[in-house]
Amino acid sequence: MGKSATSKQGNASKSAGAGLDPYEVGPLGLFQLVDENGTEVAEVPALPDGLAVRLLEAMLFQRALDQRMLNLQRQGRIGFYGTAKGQEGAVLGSGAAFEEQDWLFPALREGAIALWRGMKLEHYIAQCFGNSADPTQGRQMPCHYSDAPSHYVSLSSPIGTQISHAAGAARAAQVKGEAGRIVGGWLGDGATSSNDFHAGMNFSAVWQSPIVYVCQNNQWAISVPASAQTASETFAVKANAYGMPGLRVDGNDVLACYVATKMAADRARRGDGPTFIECLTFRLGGHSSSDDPSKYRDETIAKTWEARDPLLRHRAWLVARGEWDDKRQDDFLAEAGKQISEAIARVEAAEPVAVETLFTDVWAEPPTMLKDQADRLANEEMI
Ligand SMILES: Cc1ncc(C[n+]2csc(CCOP(=O)(O)OP(=O)(O)O)c2C)c(N)n1
Ligand SMILES: [Mg+2]
Repeated sequence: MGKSATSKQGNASKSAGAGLDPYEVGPLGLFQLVDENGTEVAEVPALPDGLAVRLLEAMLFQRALDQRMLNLQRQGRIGFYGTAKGQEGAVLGSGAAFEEQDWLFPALREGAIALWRGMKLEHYIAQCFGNSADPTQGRQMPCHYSDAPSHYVSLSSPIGTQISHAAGAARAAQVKGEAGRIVGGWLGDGATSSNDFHAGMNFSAVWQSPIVYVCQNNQWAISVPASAQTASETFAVKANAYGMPGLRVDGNDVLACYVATKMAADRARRGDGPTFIECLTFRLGGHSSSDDPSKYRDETIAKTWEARDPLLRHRAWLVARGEWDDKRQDDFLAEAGKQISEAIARVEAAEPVAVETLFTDVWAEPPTMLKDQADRLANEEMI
């Protein structure tokens, strides 16, 4: 089982030093800037001030938050949770490359991007509790975050559906002539087998829409390995069949993910069309709180990927440059833990969602049938 799972994973260090231009590295190579020891193997281009440290902080925060949320699920306090453990580099490196005006259509593991863009921590936590502190009033299953101010749109659970939503939003920006606005669409390796993948990729290329697709190839779709998902050599190469560039990036190298996605975003913003990026990574935990990966995969492979942990790698790179140290990390994690505990306490104290909200926020003018039901509820006929 474990052996077949590795056939499409490549070797994260094989193409080290391949060059600065991920478009030249192409869909069969692997764009990497920093190797698993934190050593720079290709020159890291100039980054916005403070970005590299902020990326480490955001990854550390997400790892801590994921663990706390998983604990809440184990304690029966929330119903479900899916962590991004091991994939934080691909999540935050890609997410940080977008701008405020862009619209983002995530899959299951990108919640950290919503926080990065300003979603309130309490709203993130409340979405998982589904109580009255949740602005979406418990109408989605946990981890289906949406945050209007940060243009972060909730996924729909059916795999791949967000790809068509993203393609449509990018087309809309184009038709409306919204120069400077682009769209980001995330998906997993498993989602490349969905109908929406074909529809979204095809029409984004036909229309040359301003969109960047980011595929997190974490090598598993629950218990189905990537090798059972496609006969293509890589996921990135599929993009070429649709007529768009496909990039393949070391997904555990947060800086490589940022640089590649930023180049793709700039390209889309210039009106030069879509790009598909495969971030090669590994899901260190279970698919979700309902999963036990030891039942279907060889966990010794997970051990080799622990050594490629994106947090350790980026931390080592920053420490070598004198921009991070143990004390800073300890202080940061202590403060993060405090913020998370306080937010959980506030959210958990909120009331359940009021049953009357079943009738609100959907229709500007509710139809007669719903008005009738709301009246009957108010008169306690339905309780
Ligand atoms: C249409 C559909 N079929 C099956 C499922 C059940 N399901 C939920 S997540 C998932 C696997 C997704 O794998 P991938 O796209 O690789 O994303 P990952 O979970 O690895 O991030 C499946 C099969 C679903 N949600 N929708
Ligand atoms: Mg997957």
